[in-house]
Amino acid sequence: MATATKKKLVQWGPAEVKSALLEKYPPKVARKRAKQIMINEAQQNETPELTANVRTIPGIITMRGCTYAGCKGVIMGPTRDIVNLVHGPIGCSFYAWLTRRNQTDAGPDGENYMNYCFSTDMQEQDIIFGGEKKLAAAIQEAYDLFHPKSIAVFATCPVGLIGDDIHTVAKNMKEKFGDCNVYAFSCEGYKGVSQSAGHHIANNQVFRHLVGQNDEVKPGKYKINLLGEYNIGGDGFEIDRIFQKCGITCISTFSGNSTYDQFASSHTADLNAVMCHRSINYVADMMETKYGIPWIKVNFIGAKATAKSLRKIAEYFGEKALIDTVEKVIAEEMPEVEAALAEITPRTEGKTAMMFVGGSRAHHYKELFDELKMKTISAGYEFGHQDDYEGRQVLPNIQLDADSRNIEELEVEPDETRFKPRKSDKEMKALEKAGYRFKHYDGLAADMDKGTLIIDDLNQYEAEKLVELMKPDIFCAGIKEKYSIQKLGVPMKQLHSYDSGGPYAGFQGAINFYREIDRLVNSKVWGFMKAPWQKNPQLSGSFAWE
Ligand code: CFM
Repeated sequence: MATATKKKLVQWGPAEVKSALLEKYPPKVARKRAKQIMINEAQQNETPELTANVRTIPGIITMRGCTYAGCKGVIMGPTRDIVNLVHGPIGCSFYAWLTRRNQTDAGPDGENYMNYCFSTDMQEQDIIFGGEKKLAAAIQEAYDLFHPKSIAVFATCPVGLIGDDIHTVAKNMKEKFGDCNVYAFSCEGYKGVSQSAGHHIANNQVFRHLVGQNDEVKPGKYKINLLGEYNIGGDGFEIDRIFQKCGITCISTFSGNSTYDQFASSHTADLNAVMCHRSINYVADMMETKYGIPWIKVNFIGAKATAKSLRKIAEYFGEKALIDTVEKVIAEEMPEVEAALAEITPRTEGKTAMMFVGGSRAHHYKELFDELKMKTISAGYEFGHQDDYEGRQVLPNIQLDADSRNIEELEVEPDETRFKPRKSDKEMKALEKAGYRFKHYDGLAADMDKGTLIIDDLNQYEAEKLVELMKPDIFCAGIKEKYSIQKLGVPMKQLHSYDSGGPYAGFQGAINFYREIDRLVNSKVWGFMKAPWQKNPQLSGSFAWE
């Protein structure tokens, strides 16, 4: 297999693949798409090389989701004790209900609304006469039935089009109840170029209405928030297990298996550890400015990455007791990981992978493929920004377009009473001098090999073409891509919902992933994808345009 792979790569150099992907497009489309396909030169550029976070060209079948999906589904969806009420037609609520496989446990209080699908079920007459009264009635009904701590209202496309003032409705209901925090998100699906805009809208409102609501100091040592971890397939449970073993206190997770109170108390933590940079870096920055909490980038996908992230957290606190416990935990966990790798890598070594996922997993999962000694030959994001590809050093040079300006930027100032630098300037400088990096992220490109293809907002046509030309041993993306790729005879692993698998984070998760990939890339079933009449046709023909 390894030699066959080599042959394929020699046949198709990256420049040839790129031009083959663009070949069928009209010239204007080809010009635009060319800027979103980068042959990785592993350069340390200050200026972005790859265009990202721009509108999908009309007519192209994108892999992206909408702004509402990023707000309701991604950021707020995993929070168990906030009633998530969707103001819109029923389909928007139904399709954002549990499909992401973010798991939760009901906790000691048992307050869990995840298994309910709340919607105002807008009808034609609401679109014509306005839906505000219906929304107020729905908020009242949810309150009467459940008496939740909090109700979040989400706008879908028609709400923005007809101009329902959801914020005023929410405010009035909050005042009326007195014991329930009600707020709304203007996250209409069309608001931005992708779900990424929805993250930003969600983060702004979470910061405005939730963070800092509870000043009570929680027990525990080494207090952190884990930002950008959504407990898909139980990832968060595995990370929590490791934190507990290490003696690290996780005050809040944004937002896997989270509660209202976790957001409300998050400003009492001493460090923000950012997992998914794309979806949550806004909150990390705002919390640093307002409360003085520094942030670092971590990654718990990959056993080595997990060990590295734990050491980074321990180094920040700098106490011997924590450093020793972390080393002890790593020493306890790694032998099982290494045994699994020793058994599996002889079967996976040299095989190739492609990953096209959201805004951070295409990078994080490369760690796991590296551990399996597999080569990532092409990767990209649906909606990553230029800094997710090329590192935060390009941030000052990113040109803001009208679509980005359309999303509110909160003006944040240090809190008069609660701003407290967690470390003195001297302590921060000493850490940085020793090589410690705050607010730092190098992005995907730095970790990809030279000559690999990095593609932004890959579409259905290009995905099939890419597979046809480069024949990877596995392709990773989402449900929309799954069956078209499998029909090409290549195994496909969903890295959004994990199909029915997971967890893949942490040490135990890494082992689960190795086993799953081993099964997929070494299964013989893919060789039987062609029907007999496709292999030996009795009649053949071609289309007129071919
Ligand atoms: Fe962050 Fe995510 Fe992702 Fe994302 Fe997502 Fe997701 Fe994702 Mo699907 S928050 S950017 S909007 S890591 S739902 S848990 S898998 S596209 S790569």
